Amino acid sequence: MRKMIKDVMTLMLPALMLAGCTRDMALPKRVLWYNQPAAYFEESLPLGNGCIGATVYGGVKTERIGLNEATLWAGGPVDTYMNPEAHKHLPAVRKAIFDGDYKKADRLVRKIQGAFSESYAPLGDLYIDMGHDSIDTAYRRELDIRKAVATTRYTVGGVAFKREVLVSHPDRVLAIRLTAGEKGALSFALRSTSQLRYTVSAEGDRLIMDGVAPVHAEPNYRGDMDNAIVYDEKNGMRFRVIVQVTETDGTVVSDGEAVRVSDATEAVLRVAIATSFNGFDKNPGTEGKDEKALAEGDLKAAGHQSYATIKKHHISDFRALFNRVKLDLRAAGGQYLPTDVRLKRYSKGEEDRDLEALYFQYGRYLMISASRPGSINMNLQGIWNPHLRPPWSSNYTTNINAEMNYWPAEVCNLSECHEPLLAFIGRLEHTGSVTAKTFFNCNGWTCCHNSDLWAMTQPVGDFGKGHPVWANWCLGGAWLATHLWEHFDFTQDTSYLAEQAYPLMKGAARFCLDWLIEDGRGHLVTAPSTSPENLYKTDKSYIGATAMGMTSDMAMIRELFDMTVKATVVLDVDEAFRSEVNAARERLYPYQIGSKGHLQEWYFDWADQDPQHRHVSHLFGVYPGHQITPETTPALSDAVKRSLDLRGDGGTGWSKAWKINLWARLADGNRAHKLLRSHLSYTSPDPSAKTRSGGTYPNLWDAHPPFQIDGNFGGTAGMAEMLLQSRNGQIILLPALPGAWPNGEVRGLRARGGFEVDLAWEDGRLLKVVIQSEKGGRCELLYDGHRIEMTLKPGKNYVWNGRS
Ligand code: FUC
Repeated sequence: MRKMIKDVMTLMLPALMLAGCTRDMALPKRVLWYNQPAAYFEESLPLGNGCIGATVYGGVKTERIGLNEATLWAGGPVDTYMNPEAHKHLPAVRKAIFDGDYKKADRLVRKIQGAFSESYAPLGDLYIDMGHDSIDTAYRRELDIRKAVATTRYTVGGVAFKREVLVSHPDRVLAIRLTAGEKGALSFALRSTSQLRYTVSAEGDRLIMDGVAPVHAEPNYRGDMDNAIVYDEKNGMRFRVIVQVTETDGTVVSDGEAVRVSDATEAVLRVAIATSFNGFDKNPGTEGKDEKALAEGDLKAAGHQSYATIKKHHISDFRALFNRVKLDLRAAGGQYLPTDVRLKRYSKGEEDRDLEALYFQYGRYLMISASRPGSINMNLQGIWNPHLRPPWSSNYTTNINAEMNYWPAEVCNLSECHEPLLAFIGRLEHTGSVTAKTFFNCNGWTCCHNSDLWAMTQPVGDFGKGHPVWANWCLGGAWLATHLWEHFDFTQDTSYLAEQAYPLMKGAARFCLDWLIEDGRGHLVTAPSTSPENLYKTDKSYIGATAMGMTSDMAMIRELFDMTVKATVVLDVDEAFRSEVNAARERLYPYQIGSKGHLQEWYFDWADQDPQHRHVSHLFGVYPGHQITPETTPALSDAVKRSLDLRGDGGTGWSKAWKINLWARLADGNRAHKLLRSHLSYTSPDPSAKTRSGGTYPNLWDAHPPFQIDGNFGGTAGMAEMLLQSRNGQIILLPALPGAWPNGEVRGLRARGGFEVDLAWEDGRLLKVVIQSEKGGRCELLYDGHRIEMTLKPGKNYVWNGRS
């Protein structure tokens, strides 16, 4: 077998200048397209600029465009002192745990709960009544994810109609251009509605919708109940939408609730949307921003430019992010089929590598559309939500979902799109330090199972009504804080580390130090502790949630401690704190291999109530953590494989996505690919189809089911992880290349240490690597058992041709 590098060697590669080598990319066409309008939300085509979200249905008689704004949430600032005495119940809970009375612990721990999170609100819908009843045969709607433009085309009576929709980040508006292929053939009426409290007025060329979100919306899983939606117009979040008709040769009239355009050949609609959100700690009613002035300002600013200019700015802004990464799996043909048809064929076992590449890039597309610096971090549905009581409140669920949303950010070269999550962590520290004190009697800060726009951090459950298996988990702060280090590790931005990341990491680590207690056998553990959202079965057959030292708690704390120590070394600060963290890290309850050869999820070798549970939090140390690898900890790595086999390959969308990442880290590309195939199995958007396991909707959104966007991001991250991994100065090339991808090329992936990597492979073997680093630095390239050490000069490309 030909080896890429004959011996383990250390060499300084010559500084080859290959100007433009990684930048001039002919990107393959990346389009989602359909032969019919969307009948369901999960068939609509999403657009966004980080703030405004739009879902385009492409209707013929009526076009529907779902509208969202990322800051439009129910509720207001959280009362952080809602349960100030909660921590007083800890000693009794701990005693029950150490006495082995887990039933009592499960009961008592409910006293350490607070209120549920608030919900992300649906803003409304913009309707364009076209009045077209029957179309000629040709119909096509598409989303070009390289340009972030959705287009609908059809003909009626021989006249071609076209609508283009985009949401511009630089110009802060949603813009729609409607055209007819015959002069004066375009007539339509504009109207809008909302499920929230709203009024609509139409004046001249403008349609204006004003409204207010509820001050409280109960989580949907609580079912029908009194006061599930509560309005208080003085204190709720206000919003304003202005739709203005411009650039038209038609006649524009308004009649109170609708604006009508007639006898036009073209028309442009500009839509500005603003809310009164003024920060997580300001009442959006009494202390809110002037949403009317904000919307007017955005419209005015965009009004100085033609649609053509807005579109040009939009595409170049979008491309600057999207074009950084290219993935070509060397397969064509599939793109000549509509996306829903392709997905169905693929689900039946057909090969479609180009669909897989499209799916990979779609995750990047969704992130650029929903998460920009300065915007709010993406929720369970990104920024796209049509429900008044959305699934799980469309909130932040920190035991996997909120984090998974950002897994591809760094490796897929969208580092700045990570910023909203990193900024959110800064807000969590404010509320989380009160939560740490009042619920856990600890210093530092933490965030429990859920959060929301208001940066709530307390355990949920409505003061005792929540099951501890989810409500009482309190390691969200530790997990989230690992993102701060990851951002540094990829960017090597030391001023960010010093000013923003490290203080927050230190606070999260402080909480963990204070939260750990002795287990009576010489180790430090968490107690009470749960393993997200699985139940154990003790040797006395008690099925419960609460105990001590769950593997996931230990893994998250270990990871945060490792990163915090590294940060103190990089910054050369806090020696005493470093020693304290190191000392605690050494005493953490270690991983245990259970009787089935698996990695124990529980402190004891207990059984799982649901052996195929969707959560795999005990495997955190493999991914997203860096504690277990096949090379450095082979026995643990084998135990993880056993655990994954016992768990099975089923699960929700995000669960399958997580397993793709885990198998990639375990260097099993074929198993990762098997999961990718299952992750990409067609899921009907029709709720009566009652699909239970995870998959992908016709618009390529992840199906939990229902729609939950985390699986998209987890899937994209997993594909990147199959091609490139990095840790501790090592860059691992094609670590989990599946047999299904024999030939291909990926450009622009990022590696920890500030590197950017292009790879090409042929017949399953590495062909060429191009690596560059803005700042320069040392790294080791690993490929198929071989190692190459190199020192890069800033800004230079280094090339190794695998054939030479
Ligand atoms: C956790 C998961 C569920 C769902 C919800 C939003 O509770 O266990 O599957 O993803 O978050």
